[in-house]
Amino acid sequence: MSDPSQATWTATQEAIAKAESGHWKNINYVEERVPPYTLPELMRFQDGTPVKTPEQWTRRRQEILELFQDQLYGFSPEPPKDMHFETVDIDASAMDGNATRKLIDIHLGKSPGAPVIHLVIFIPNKRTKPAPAFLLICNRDKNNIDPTRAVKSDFWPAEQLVNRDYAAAAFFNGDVAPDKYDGFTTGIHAYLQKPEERKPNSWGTIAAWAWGASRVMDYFETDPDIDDKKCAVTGHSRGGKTALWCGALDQRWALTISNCSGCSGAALARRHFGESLSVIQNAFKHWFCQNYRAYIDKEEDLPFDQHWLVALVAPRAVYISSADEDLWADPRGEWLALLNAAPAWKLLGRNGLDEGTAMPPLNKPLKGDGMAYHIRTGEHNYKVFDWMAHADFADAEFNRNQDA
Ligand code: GTR
Repeated sequence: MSDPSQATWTATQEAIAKAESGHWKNINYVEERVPPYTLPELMRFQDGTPVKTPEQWTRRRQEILELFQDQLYGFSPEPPKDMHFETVDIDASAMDGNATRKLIDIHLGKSPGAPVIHLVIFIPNKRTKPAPAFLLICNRDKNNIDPTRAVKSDFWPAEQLVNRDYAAAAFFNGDVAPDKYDGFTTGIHAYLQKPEERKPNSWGTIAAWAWGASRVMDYFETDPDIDDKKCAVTGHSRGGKTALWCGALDQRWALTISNCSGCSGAALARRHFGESLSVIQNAFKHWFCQNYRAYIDKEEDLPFDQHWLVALVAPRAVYISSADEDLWADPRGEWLALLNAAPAWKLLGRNGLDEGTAMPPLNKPLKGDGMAYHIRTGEHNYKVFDWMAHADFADAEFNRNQDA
């Protein structure tokens, strides 16, 4: 018989004590103190009509998308007509001959000051077909995605992805927009729009980074070495929020992965567990559109909760992952957003996850049909364990074994 205490995850007393001793006070890290809450219904139009068919879901999806654009992340512009790709370098003997390294500059326009995404891709040499790819939206120091590989970081285990026949691609989010509030006077925001013309629903910085990842997909579509129908977008923490918004918006991503994304990413806001809308928007108001400020200390007034965001990915594949000590990001809230998004997969002909499925125990990835989750031992970080679990799921989703 299985040990029932191992059947699901619960936070340890040590993790709770550590979180409570942190900088922020008056934050809840205790499950029993989560207030009763009712999630807004996913499968009902805003006018109350039930959503029962895939055709109705297409309209519902659009309705949800517009709510998140208008109230949380802001509306992003179309890709600039004059954006273009420049191949800066190709090295066919990278990673001891295992990979071809491409350095691609994505010029986001032709006018002076146009931001440039410096994309790095390692493509496995041992392959007969275009390679499926993982794109990391890197929100940490650029050393984590070192193209020379003098620095090898667990945050982006490119060699291990290549060994598993995936192309490993990454860009630094700061190439698109800086991670600081400067009145949107720099980066892609200022390049495409005068700061004084911004509206309460103009795009914030997370939307800009997500938009940048979509420009990488624009490039993937032109590269015959990449199988653009089998690409994953991924990121950690603020990068995880970004990956989720990117995968929600841009249906070209076959797999959307969000690691430790927490508040305003995968975690349900109405649980009042860990980071709050007040804390996040006071610390990082540039991440969101101005309209989002109306919900500070008023989570119950949100027209959505984050399970609607996850549902936007359906029926494509989604993977949410959390870490045991990362109570700030509310692991259970991340899991519950995933589970409560499952009806979208079911409606669209995939099994998703069954209603009432228990949150899995530590280090035991749970793979449903098109939806997966794990919680790993340890701190708020992106680790090799996470990457390899994500790649296992991608293997299954992309039927790698069948077409190897
Ligand atoms: C924290 C922030 C989180 C998360 C994290 C990160 O300070 O409160 O929402 O995004 O930063 O990106 O590492």
